[in-house]
Amino acid sequence: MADGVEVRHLGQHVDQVVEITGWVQTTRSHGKIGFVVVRDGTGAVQCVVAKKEASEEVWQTFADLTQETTVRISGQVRADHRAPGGHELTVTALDVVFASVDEFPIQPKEHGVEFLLDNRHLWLRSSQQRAGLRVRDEVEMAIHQFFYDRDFVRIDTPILSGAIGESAGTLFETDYFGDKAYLAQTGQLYVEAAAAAFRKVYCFGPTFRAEKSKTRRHLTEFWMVEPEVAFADSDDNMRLQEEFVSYLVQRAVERCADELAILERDSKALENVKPPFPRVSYTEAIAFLQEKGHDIQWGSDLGAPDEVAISDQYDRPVFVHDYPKAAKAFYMKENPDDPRTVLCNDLLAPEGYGEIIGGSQREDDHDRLLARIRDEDLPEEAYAWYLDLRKYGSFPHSGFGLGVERTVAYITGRRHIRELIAFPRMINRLYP
Ligand code: NSS
Repeated sequence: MADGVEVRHLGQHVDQVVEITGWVQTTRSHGKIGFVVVRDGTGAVQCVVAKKEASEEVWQTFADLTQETTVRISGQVRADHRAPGGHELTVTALDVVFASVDEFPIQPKEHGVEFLLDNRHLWLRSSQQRAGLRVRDEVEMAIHQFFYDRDFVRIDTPILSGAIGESAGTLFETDYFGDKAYLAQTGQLYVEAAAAAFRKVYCFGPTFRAEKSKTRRHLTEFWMVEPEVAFADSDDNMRLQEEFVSYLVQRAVERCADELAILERDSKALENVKPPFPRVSYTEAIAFLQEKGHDIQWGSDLGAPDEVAISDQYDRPVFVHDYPKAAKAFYMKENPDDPRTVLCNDLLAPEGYGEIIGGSQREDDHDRLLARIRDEDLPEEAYAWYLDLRKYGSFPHSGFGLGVERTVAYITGRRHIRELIAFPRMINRLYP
C-alpha cells in the first residue's frame, strides 16, 4: 500500500513508472486514446491510455470506468506544461479497487443546493468544496501559530456547562443526570479564569447557538477562537484583533493561491487587509446611518443592512466600538466616559460579510457584575465561580471571539458560511 506516490509529488518522478491510487473524476476518449483524470486527495492528474500499447484488458477496464470509481494506476510520469498540475501519466496498468454500485449522484451539471447539502458527504469531493475546506485548514493552522508565537496558552474549555455564556434565547439544553446542562455558546467565561493563571490564553472549539435565524451567516454549530488577555484594555484588544485578522488573511493569500483561484476569489481585495483598521464609535455609526436614511435609533443593535452600509465605506475590516449596554452581553465593562455604553467592539468585514468578531473589556468590579447578572435575571448560583474571579485578585482584562466559518467565507469569497464547514448544522439540517 505504502509504495504509491502522491499526485502532488509527481514532479519528483519524471520519466519513472509510479503507482497512484484515487478516484476517477472524468473520462473521455478520442478513438484509440483514452483519458482519465484521477483525483487522489493531494491533486489530480490526467492519465493517458493508448489502445495500441495497452493490453486488451486495460483498454476494457478503462472503457468501463465511471465517475468516482476507485482505481490503482501505474504509469510513466511525463512532464507536460499544458496538463493541469504540469504532469501526465502514460498508463501501463489499471485496476479497479472498488466499482461504484450506481451512477455518482453529483454529476458535472447544476444541482439545487438542498440536493447538494443532502449529499454533503459526497459533495465534499468537488473541487470548490475541497478548496474552501483547505483554506479553512490553513486558517486554523494560522490561528494556532499566531497565538503560539505570542506565548498564549491554549485552554480547552467545556462544552457542557451550567452557565449561560451569551444569551438565554439561543441555548441548547440537555438533561444532565437530572439537572440542566447547556451546550457552550462560548468558552469565554472559562478563559477569563485561565487568564489569571497564564496571563494570555485562548480557546478554540465548537460552540452552539439555537439560532432560529435562517440566514447565510448563521449556523447552530460553529467554531470560534477566543483569546483572553490580562491587563489589556479595549484599545489593546482592538490592536490584537487587527494584527490577528491581518495575519490570517495574508497567510491564506500566500499559501492558498491555488485554492483561491479555484474559488475565483480576487485576492487583490484582500491585499489591503493590514493594520490599522478604521474605528467608528457606535454613536458615530448611528449618526452616519441616520444621515443615509436608515430607520435606526440610538440604542438598538445594528442590523445586517446597517453593517453593510458602514463596512462599504472601507477597503478593510472596520471596528464599531462602544455599543449601548442594553444591546450587549452582561459581562461587558461599563464605559467610564459614557455609562450608557460598554467597552466593546464588533469587527465588520468588507464586501457585505458582516460581523466576524465580537469582543470587549470585561466587567472587573464584583458589585457591578453582580448587578448586571441580577438585571438580566441570570441564575446567580451558576455564576458564583465567575464572580469569584472578581473577589480574588480581580484584574482588568479583555478578549474577543472570531467566528471561523464567517472569516473563511470572507477570505474565500463564498456567499454562504455553510460551505466552509464539512458538515453544517442549521435550523433545518442535522443530516448527513
Ligand atoms: O456572540 S459573539 O459576538 N461573542 C461571543 O461569543 C464572545 N463570548 C466572544 C468573546 O469575547 N470571547 O460571537 C463571536 C463571533 C461572531 O462575531 C461571529 O463571527 C461568530 O462568533 N458567530 C457565529 N458564526 C456562525 N453562526 C452563528 N450563529 C454565530 N454566532 C456568532
